[in-house]
Amino acid sequence: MHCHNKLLGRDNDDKMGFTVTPVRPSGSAHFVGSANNLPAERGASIRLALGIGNLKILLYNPDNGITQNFMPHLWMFLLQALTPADHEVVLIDGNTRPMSDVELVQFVIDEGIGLVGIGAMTRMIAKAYRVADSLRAAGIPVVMGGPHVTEVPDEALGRNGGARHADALALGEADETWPLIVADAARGQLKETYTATDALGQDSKPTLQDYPAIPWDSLDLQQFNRIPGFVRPIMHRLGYPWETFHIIPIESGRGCPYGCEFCTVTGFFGDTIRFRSNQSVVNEMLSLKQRARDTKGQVAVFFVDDNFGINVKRTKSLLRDIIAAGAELSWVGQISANLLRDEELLDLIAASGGRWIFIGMESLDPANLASVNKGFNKPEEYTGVLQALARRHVYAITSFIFGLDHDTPGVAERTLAQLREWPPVLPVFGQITPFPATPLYARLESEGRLTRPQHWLEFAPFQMAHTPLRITVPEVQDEVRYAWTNSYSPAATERALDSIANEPAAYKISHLASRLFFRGIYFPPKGAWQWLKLIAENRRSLWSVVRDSFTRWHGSPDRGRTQDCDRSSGSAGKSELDEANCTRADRGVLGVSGEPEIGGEA
Ligand code: B12
Ligand code: SF4
Repeated sequence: MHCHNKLLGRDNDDKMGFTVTPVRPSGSAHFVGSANNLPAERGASIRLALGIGNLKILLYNPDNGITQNFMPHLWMFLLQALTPADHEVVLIDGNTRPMSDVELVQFVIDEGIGLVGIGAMTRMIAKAYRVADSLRAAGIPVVMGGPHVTEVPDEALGRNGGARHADALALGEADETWPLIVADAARGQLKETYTATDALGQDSKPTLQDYPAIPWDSLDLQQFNRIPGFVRPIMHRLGYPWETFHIIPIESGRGCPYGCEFCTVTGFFGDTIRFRSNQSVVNEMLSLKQRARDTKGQVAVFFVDDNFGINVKRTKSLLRDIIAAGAELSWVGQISANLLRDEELLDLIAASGGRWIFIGMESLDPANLASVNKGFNKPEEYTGVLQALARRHVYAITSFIFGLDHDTPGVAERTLAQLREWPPVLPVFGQITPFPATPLYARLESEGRLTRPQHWLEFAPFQMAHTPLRITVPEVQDEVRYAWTNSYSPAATERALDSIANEPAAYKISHLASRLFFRGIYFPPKGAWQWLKLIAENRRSLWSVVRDSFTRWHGSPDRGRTQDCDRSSGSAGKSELDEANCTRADRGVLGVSGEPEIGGEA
């Protein structure tokens, strides 16, 4: 178990494990919920005097009002699991339970919530601040955590000339500081910042060896069900009696040594990689599988590790353990292309349930890749890697960034020309964005190229925040639009399905559903009318998939899969791997379909 009990026993001022700075008087009177309507400090001390040390805590993830998310955020479940048992934790994700600021404040008051924890990436931070401001104005203490406030703490604390938005900040990974924050909040003695440090006062990161068990089998995940109510009767009629479909985030490790210039991961999680034990990951998957069985649901896993293959030997050992324990679930993971050369790894990915691999290709131009410290990506290898994955019925989500320093007009069409040569992929496109505290941000700032240095406070999707070198800002935006429009046109979707015409129907369903949802990252369909229009435009693809579902469920006899099942097992040399892959294709298990928003690194 995690060491939270030990931490709870600690004196607040103990500097052995934590760096803390006292909260400055905030001026606003704090109230702990409506139950007692007492100022926080008084309320807390009365509760303590009465021996009532428990808190009701809300962990809240804001949406940014523009884009949505297809998967719950892991941090909420992790912190919930790390909260000492005498406190109650409620989770709300603004993506799935939208509430106005007023409604949220009312909810918090009605529920007697005494502490709100808000986590946010940079792009949701403006919304996060607004929510935090409303809560604090109502006297409810707010603690914020996650990458953005860690990177720009002064902003949230109002030390940069702006308003203050949070009572306390959890800086960096909060696995070890969270129980202390809760204990301090219960006493009404929140400090201003919390950072985990070692005995020498250096930042310390959790080893992940004592990763808590997240009780997936018993958690209320209703708000994260991806099957809308109106679709369930249709699915029942089609013979899929699923009540639920959940995409669950699991991390198997943290950290990345690659240090790509635009990425916050190496700075935040460090360049040393820490892994959970295989057994704890396997147990988590087994518990998810059990939940799926018990609830007549479907579960897919998103391994949120930034580079799931970063230590190939260890990834293989984890995947082998998953297979050996019968814990296979459909999964998506992020792996950089340079690590996908290993045939045995690919066999294990396929055999353990891997469906989609997110590959941060970023650019087809080596000069661009070198300019952002991602020269380890070798564009000449991409085709081979994608074909090797596709032979195993694993497909790629390929991510591209436009507006890099060597990009010129026409970059989108040049990229699409290459994409048309590949097995079908789900491409995503964005513009290079300088996130705070990245080497990219520092470079652009020193070169005087930042046009919106605090772009997050005026969040606008797909908008540049700096001046590119060989292309203009409007041109980059046109390139991004061109790439999305042409990649997800009805004709492009038909082409993608044609290229796997002989495959079992389940793969086609997976591709079609994913393509319709991925399209929504750039063109979010708003309302029933736009959905109907989208369906009408893609009717040929839809019809071919429906037809194949009834007439050619297993695909054509001469399909590549047959070849796969007959071929020797590659460098893995393990016939059970081939067996598992073939069985999987025959079962025609559905892959994961996404919804607006996909991102990632690797
Ligand atoms: C999974 C993931 C996604 C998912 C969505 C998130 C989800 N539902 O899980 C998808 C794939 C959709 C996605 C999309 C994007 N993502 Co993303 N994503 C990640 C990824 C790989 C894992 C997140 C995770 O679960 N980590 C593990 C958990 C345990 O870590 P954590 O969230 O940091 O939480 C810890 C601490 O931060 C802290 N903490 C966090 N919140 C809180 C709150 C409180 C109250 C407290 C006390 C503590 C606390 O405690 C936790 C335990 O230590 C991270 C990289 C990473 N390794 O974190 C990038 C990352 C978060 N994404 C990033 C980006 C840029 C994006 C996109 C903008 C990419 C794009 N160009 O489209 C989009 C935007 C999505 C949106 N909706 O707006 C950046 C964010 C940088 C920043 N400063 O904001 C990251 C850090 C990666 C990077 N390259 O730098 N992403
Ligand atoms: S982009 Fe991927 S490979 Fe590069 S530093 Fe970030 S996580 Fe590592």
